Amino acid sequence: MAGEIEEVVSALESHLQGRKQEVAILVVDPQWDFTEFGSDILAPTVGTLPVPGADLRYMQTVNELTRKLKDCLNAPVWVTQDWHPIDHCSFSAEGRQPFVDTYIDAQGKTQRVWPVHAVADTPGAMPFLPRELIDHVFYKGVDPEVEAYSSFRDEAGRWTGLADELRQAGRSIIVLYGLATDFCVLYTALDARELGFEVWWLQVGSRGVFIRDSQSREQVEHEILEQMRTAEVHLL
Ligand code: VGL
Ligand code: ZN
Repeated sequence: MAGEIEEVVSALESHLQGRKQEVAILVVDPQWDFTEFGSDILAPTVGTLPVPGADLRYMQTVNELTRKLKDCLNAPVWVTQDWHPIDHCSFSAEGRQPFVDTYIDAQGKTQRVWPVHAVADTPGAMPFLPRELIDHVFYKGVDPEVEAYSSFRDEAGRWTGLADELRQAGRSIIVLYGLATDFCVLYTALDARELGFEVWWLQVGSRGVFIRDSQSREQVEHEILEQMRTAEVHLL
């Protein structure tokens, strides 16, 4: 794992040589509820919406990766946090089994439902990334009536303001990873490309749900990769 992190960081460093001052590191939803470890160190449990493979080793990888990237690229770290009100429209008893495809009608729109997760100001919504590595926090999913996978635009199509924040900081290159690859990371990557950002997606720092009723894990993974490639997201 350590070797892999070093390889990725040095590859990225050489690709971005001379343009480091344009880089922002964007870690998507590194939150306890999305881990298989849980928020209570004394009585470990899984998070309420555990992404497969987001275990303690993964968390350590994200932390180490972020520390090394920050050192090598001298770039600021933005962390997004899913930050839902307790009555968020994506929460449903039917969504209690997170990996069963369940959809409901919300505001005349069919959307996927999930178990209660990342409720604002609860331990499960806190980032597992050490505080000293985080330069900016960006909350999303705060509107009870609207789902928000992408960090740039909610499912109602409204821009969140993150693009402006990055541009004002002079950052046009995004180094992206986090949870979950096939939801918040993917939607964030695609919107970032649409907005004209250069995007480098780091697989080593990401884990995905990749589970659908109707498709195999391999099929879902393949489709996500195709979408990333089509959008000209750089994969490392
Ligand atoms: C996410 C499902 C629901 C994610 C957030 O961070 O990918 N997935 N809310
Ligand atoms: Zn959510």
